[in-house]
Amino acid sequence: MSLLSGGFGMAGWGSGWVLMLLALWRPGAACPELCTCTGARISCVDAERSIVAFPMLQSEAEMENITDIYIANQSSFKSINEKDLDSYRNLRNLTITNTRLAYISRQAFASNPKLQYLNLKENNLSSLSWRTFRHLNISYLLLAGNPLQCICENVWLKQWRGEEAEDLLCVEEGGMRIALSTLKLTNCVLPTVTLKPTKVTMRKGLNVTLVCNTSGMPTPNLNWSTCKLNSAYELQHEHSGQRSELRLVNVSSLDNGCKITCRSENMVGEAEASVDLDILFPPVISKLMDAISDHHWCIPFSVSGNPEPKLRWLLNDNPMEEGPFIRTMIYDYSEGEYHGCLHLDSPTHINNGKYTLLARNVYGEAREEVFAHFMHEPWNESVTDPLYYDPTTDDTPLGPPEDKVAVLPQSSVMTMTLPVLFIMCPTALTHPRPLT
Ligand SMILES: *[C@@H]1O[C@H](CO)[C@@H](O)[C@H](O)[C@H]1NC(C)=O
Ligand SMILES: *[C@@H]1O[C@H](CO)[C@@H](O)[C@H](O)[C@H]1NC(C)=O
Ligand SMILES: *[C@@H]1O[C@H](CO)[C@@H](O)[C@H](O)[C@H]1NC(C)=O
Ligand SMILES: *[C@@H]1O[C@H](CO)[C@@H](O)[C@H](O)[C@H]1NC(C)=O
Ligand SMILES: *[C@@H]1O[C@H](CO)[C@@H](O)[C@H](O)[C@H]1NC(C)=O
Ligand SMILES: *[C@@H]1O[C@H](CO)[C@@H](O)[C@H](O)[C@H]1NC(C)=O
Ligand SMILES: *[C@@H]1O[C@H](CO)[C@@H](O)[C@H](O)[C@H]1NC(C)=O
Ligand SMILES: *[C@@H]1O[C@H](CO)[C@@H](O)[C@H](O)[C@H]1NC(C)=O
Ligand SMILES: *[C@@H]1O[C@H](CO)[C@@H](O)[C@H](O)[C@H]1NC(C)=O
Ligand SMILES: CC(=O)N[C@H]1CO[C@H](CO)[C@@H](O)[C@@H]1O
Repeated sequence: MSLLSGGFGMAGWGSGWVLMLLALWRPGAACPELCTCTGARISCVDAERSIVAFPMLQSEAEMENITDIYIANQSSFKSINEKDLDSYRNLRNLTITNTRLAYISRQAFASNPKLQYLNLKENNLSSLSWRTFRHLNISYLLLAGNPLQCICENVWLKQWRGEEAEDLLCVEEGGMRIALSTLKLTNCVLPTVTLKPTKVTMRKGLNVTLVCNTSGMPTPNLNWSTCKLNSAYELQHEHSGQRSELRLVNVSSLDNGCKITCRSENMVGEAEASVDLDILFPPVISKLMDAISDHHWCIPFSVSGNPEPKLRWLLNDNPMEEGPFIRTMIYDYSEGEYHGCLHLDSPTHINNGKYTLLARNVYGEAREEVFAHFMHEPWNESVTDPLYYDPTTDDTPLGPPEDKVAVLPQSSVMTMTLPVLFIMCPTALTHPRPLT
C-alpha cells in the first residue's frame, strides 16, 4: 500500500518536472502545431492537416523576429484578415501558394511596411485591390494561377511594374480566359486631377480659394490633405464629386510653406496635385534672449518673415559693425522661424550694453532689445570673473599691446585680452572709459 502510493507520488512529482521543463524550453513549444519554425522563418506545408488561420507564435517578441512566412498546400486556408499579420512587423517575404485563399483584407498588410516579396500563386483570388498595397514598396507580387476576373478592380494589375512581370490571365463572364494585358473596359479610367491656382503667393490676412477638379471612371473620391492649417477654411464639395473647393480665409503667416494636396482615387488608381503656400508677411521677432556662453557667447533669437528678413544690430543705439569676432549666424529654419545667434568671440566689458535686433523686409520691420553683460570692468580689482579664465576660450594676443594698454594697471589678464578687444570693437576705441 505504502509502496504503491509512494510510487504514485514519485511519478506525479516527476511528470510535474517534465511539464515545467517543457514550459521552460520555449523555442520548441513556441512554433504552431502544424508548422515548423527555423530562425526567422515559419513554414506550414503539411498537406494532410491544413492550418485554418495564420500561424501565431506565443509572444509578440518572437513574431517580431519573423521575416519570412511560407504557407503551401493548405486546403483550409482561405483568408488574410485585417489583424492577422499585425504582430509580424518585420515580415519581408510572404508566400501563400496552393491554398484556398480567396480574400485579402485591404488592411491586411497595414502593419508590415517591410513586405517586399509576396507570392500568392495558385490560389482562389478573384480580385485584388491596389489599396491593399498603397503604403508598401513591393518588389514582387506573383499572382499566376488565380481565377482573377476581367473586372475594373483588377485593371491596375495591367500597369503593375514589379520585378518578374507575369503574363496574367483573367476570366471573362462566360468563363473564357484572356490575357489581362489586353483587357479593355469602358467606364474604367484612371483618375486625373488638376488643382488651381498652381502657385499661391499672397499677403497674410487675405483669402484664397483652391479649386480641385478630377475626372475618371468610376467617379473618383476627392480628398484634401494639408499641413495642420492655422488659417480658417471652408470646404465645398460639388454634388457630382468631381470638383471641390478649399477656401482659406484670413490666411495666417503660420501657414507659410504649407503644402496642400488634392488627391483623387478610384478602383483603378490614384492621382494627386499639390501647391505650396507662399505667404508674405512682415518680420516678427518671437525670441531674443539673454546672452549664453557655450564655446562662444551667443545672444539667441528667433525671427520669422517672408521674404526672409535682413537682420541688423544696434549696440547702445549705435549701428554695430559685424566682423570675424561678432557676427549674426542662422543655425536652423524650422516651424517657419529662423533660429540663430549673435555670435561674440571672447567679449569683455566693452561689449556690455543694450543690444537691439532689427529685422526688416519689404513688408515692415520688427525690433527687440536685450541687455547683455559679459564681464565686469577689468580695472575693478575687487572682482574676478571666472568666465574670464574660461580655458575653452582662446585668448592668445594677436600683437604687442598698444600704448593705451600699457597705461592700464598691469595684470596678465589685461595684456592678454585687450588687443583682441580693440579689434573686435572699433567703436569702443573712440569712446574710451576714463581711467581712475
Ligand atoms: C530575436 O532574434 C534575436 C537575434 O536573432 C535573438 O537574439 C532574440 O533572442 C530573438 N527573440 C526572440 C523572442 O526569439
Ligand atoms: C505541395 O503539393 C504539391 C503537389 O502535391 C507538391 O508537388 C509540392 O512539393 C508541395 N509543396 C510543399 C512545399 O510541400
Ligand atoms: C525572400 O524570398 C526570395 C525568394 O524566395 C529570396 O530570394 C529572398 O532571399 C528572401 N528574402 C528574405 C529576406 O528572406
Ligand atoms: C473559390 O472562391 C469562390 C468564391 O470567391 C468559392 O465559391 C469557391 O468555392 C472557391 N473555390 C475553392 C476551390 O475553394
Ligand atoms: C523600395 O524598394 C527598392 C528595392 O526593393 C529600393 O531600392 C527602394 O529604395 C525602396 N524605396 C523605398 C521608398 O523604400
Ligand atoms: C475674406 O473672407 C471673409 C469671410 O468670407 C470676409 O469677411 C473678408 O472680407 C474677406 N477678406 C478679403 C480681404 O476679401
Ligand atoms: C473644373 O471642371 C469643370 C467642368 O468639368 C470646369 O467647368 C471648370 O472650369 C474646371 N475648373 C478648373 C479650376 O479647372
Ligand atoms: C485674422 O487673423 C488674425 C490672427 O491671425 C486675427 O488677429 C484677426 O482678427 C483676423 N481678422 C479677421 C478679419 O478675422
Ligand atoms: C567693482 O565691482 C563691485 C562688485 O560688483 C561694485 O560694487 C563696484 O561698484 C565696482 N567698482 C567700480 C569702480 O566699478
Ligand atoms: C482618407 C480620407 O480622408 N478619405 C476620405 C476621402 O473622401 C471620401 C469622400 O469623398 C471619404 O469617404 C473618405 O473617408
